[in-house]
Amino acid sequence: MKAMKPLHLESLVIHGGDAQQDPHGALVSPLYQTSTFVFPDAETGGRRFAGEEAGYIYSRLGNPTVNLLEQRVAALEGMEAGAAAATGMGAVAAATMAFLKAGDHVIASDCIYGCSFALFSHLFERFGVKVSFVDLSDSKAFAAAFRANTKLVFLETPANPHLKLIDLSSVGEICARHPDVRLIVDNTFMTPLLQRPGDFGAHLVVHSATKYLNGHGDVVAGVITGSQEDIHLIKMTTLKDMGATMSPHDAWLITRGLKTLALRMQRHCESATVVADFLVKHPAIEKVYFPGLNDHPGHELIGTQMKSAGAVIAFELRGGYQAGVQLLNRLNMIRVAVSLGDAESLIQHPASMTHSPLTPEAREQAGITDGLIRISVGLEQVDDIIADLSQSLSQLKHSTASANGASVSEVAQV
Ligand code: 4LM
Repeated sequence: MKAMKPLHLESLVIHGGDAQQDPHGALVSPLYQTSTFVFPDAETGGRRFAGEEAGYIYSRLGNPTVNLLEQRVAALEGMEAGAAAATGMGAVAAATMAFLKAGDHVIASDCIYGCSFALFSHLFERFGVKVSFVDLSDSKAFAAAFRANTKLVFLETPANPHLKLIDLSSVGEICARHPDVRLIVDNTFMTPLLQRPGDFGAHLVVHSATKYLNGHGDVVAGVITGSQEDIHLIKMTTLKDMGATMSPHDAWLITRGLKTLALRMQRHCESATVVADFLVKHPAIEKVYFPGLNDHPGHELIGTQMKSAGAVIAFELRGGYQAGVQLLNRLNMIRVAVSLGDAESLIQHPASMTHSPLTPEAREQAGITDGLIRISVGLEQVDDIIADLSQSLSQLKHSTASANGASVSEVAQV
């Protein structure tokens, strides 16, 4: 692209990255659905393997369709480079494990996605890496958690599932006192359009691209962004050799989905504010967790670190877990499913679904109760979302009293 003023994020979702133009002039970048690349001669192949000459070799090591997506997400996050992974968990694992060895220590937020918790607490433990799960909204506790062998800090904000917020500038400042420690932020719930952790000192930003970046519920994928040096290391170690790289077809779909990210996020966020307001006023609901609410801890971070509250809401029903089961089973349009950031509104029960890998004690520490429900507000007309919630909630009236107190361990999974 010709030199011009830096583009806004709303344009970078369409034009970001300096991948080569298609030689035939196609408007939409082609899908290079190929596993391998033919070398013009044996010597060229040797030079490419030796790193002496640029050029594609094999799609696990790099692919033009995947590279375009990597560059675009990096441009959006304001980072130098990107690496695409087969899933969000592939991105979390590749980004963290590239910098760890036996004997190292990691500080992780006590509220993160269930499989990230499982990776850190079960697998890391087996490989001799210790993880402290800490309340990172408490800066004293965070500062005190560092050890001489701490190598990484990992967090989500807003956190899955109940939108706990962490002050990124405070975390960034504390991390800056430890120059050997990398700060990794999972930005899945916000997307770079609403929050750019790199601006607050994060060294690496990871995404489950399955969610808003793709936005259409038809791929599982992940992306990591960071410095050229860190991304090169990740690509050459944990991605290349563990092999959870993204397929070109998924990259093509996500690049297509990204073009409407700005429009989608605007609609998601506007609707979520209306839905949160409806839930707050509903008599069957005990508590609503949504960063846009004035009493949500960290609410003041909207406007400083995050542009908007996002579009995931969690809430506790007065009738506890049983009321949640009934609410979910009586919905008509809203789909009972894990995941988030899709066109469809999705609702799920974290304790028995996304956060079931956590021990009951870890769920308690993270504040994930058996009565917690999470909804990802979709792109449908917001009146239809509210009408569906309203009709299902209104049927709870008769059942809430008897359902109080039931727990996940006592009741079959939703
Ligand atoms: C869910 N989440 O919550 P893949 N980071 C965050 C996530 O929410 C997720 C991942 C990473 C949900 C999936 C079932 C903050 C996933 C992992 O699923 O591996 O693309 O992303 O509903």
